[in-house]
Amino acid sequence: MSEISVSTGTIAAIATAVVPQQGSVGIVRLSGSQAISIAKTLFHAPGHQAWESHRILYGYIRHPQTQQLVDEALLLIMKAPRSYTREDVVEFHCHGGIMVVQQVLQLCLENGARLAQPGEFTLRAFLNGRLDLTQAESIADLVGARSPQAQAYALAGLQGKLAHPIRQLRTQCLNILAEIEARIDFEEDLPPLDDKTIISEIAKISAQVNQILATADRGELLRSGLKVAIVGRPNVGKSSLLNAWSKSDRAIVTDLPGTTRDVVESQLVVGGIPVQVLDTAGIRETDDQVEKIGVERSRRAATAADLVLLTVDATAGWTAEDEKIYAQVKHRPLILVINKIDLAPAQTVKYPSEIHQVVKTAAAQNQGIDSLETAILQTVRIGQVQAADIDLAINQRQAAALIKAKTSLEQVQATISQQLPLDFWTIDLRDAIRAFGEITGEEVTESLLEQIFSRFCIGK
Ligand SMILES: Nc1nc2c(ncn2[C@@H]2O[C@H](COP(=O)(O)OP(=O)(O)OP(=O)(O)O)[C@@H](O)[C@H]2O)c(=O)[nH]1
Ligand SMILES: [Mg+2]
Repeated sequence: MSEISVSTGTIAAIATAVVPQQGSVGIVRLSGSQAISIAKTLFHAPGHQAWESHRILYGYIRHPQTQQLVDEALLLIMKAPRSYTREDVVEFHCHGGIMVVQQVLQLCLENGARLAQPGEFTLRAFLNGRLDLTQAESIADLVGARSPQAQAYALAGLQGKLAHPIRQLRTQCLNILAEIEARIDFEEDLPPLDDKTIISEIAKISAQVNQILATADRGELLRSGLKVAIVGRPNVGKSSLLNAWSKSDRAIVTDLPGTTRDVVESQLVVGGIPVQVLDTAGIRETDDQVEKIGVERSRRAATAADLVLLTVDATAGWTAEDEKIYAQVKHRPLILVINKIDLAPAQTVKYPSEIHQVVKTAAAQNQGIDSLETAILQTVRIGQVQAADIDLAINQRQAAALIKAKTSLEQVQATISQQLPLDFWTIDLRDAIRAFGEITGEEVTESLLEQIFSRFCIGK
């Protein structure tokens, strides 16, 4: 840790979202040794209010030179170490919107604070030992959570549900390393090492690593969500499907083919996964300039989507145009949606036998949405079965470190089996220990920290 250069000084940032006319309260946060003195310069608490830690003061924020009133506000003081950063922290709870918080922040900057980098409050919490790296990352996940599941996994991470097993695995490796090193240093005085026991201990560690690794797909889905594009011929009921699914009349529905001209988006949550659904213009040859652009956008949406819902009309069967569209999207993960089954049996659609996921709907009657969601979850959950019992969702960085640990552990096993000298065993074991340490933060570099914390929002 000694290589990390901690930038000191008192930092300031707006901690709440800055949106005009929104948010009845806006918070400006300060952290560092000057936080309280800056607050005293700006904040006037009338009467006999004590400037004590973990108390709320009521008063006015004024410009220190002109005494001009900036806001009527509350002030919260949290003295070190009982604060988020373990430094002195002060929060101005001002009126929301954009004007007040920006002025208060400006005053803090003019009176000794500097603007915080993204994630710098949390970085300080980490550097001061209040959080480990997995907890710090969970905080970013919690702020970014777009579904109850994502929130639950982020909270689990914040409680140390990932850090705990990783630390245990690291300790187990350290113990094995100590055993081996003792043999290197005092070979004559100790009983010989039992290769088989060590190999089986390492196998157990690897198995646990695999289990945790299996939560990575879920983590990826929960963080980035899933982009689903509804595509198909005009008039098959794509917009009706979007409306039925999102329980809204988001998209215009008419019986005229070519109604939808532009991509219409809706945000949903399916099985805890944030899903962005795109309704697109019906794909057909057309001379209409506007529709042409729409059709081009449909094609692009289909290419960019994680999953394509190829929608067809049960009354029309599988047409030559359906076949053409299918040819364009068949390399993508795909579900065939046979719509309008209230008008004709789904069997009339003689679709290619290589399509395995098929859902029958009557979008105009709100029918079939449940089976559509089930089919989507089946399509994306392949490979996640193993992870079902662990309530974690690791991120890409953590997954990469675990893969490094796993590879090194495999290497140790190979080295032992090949009966190479003990020095060789320790090299790979140390690599595994380092990889575990990177996850929780026992072993980090400045660039790693920068990479992690730059993804945070400002003020966190
Ligand atoms: N009976 C019945 N009619 C439906 C169903 N789904 C859609 N429709 C009707 O089919 C017509 C076209 O529906 P849309 O949802 O606009 O079709 P679309 O695929 O979005 O059409 P474009 O935007 O032109 O590509 C409308 O009159 C809908 O009411 C269904 O399940 N059953
Ligand atoms: Mg439409």
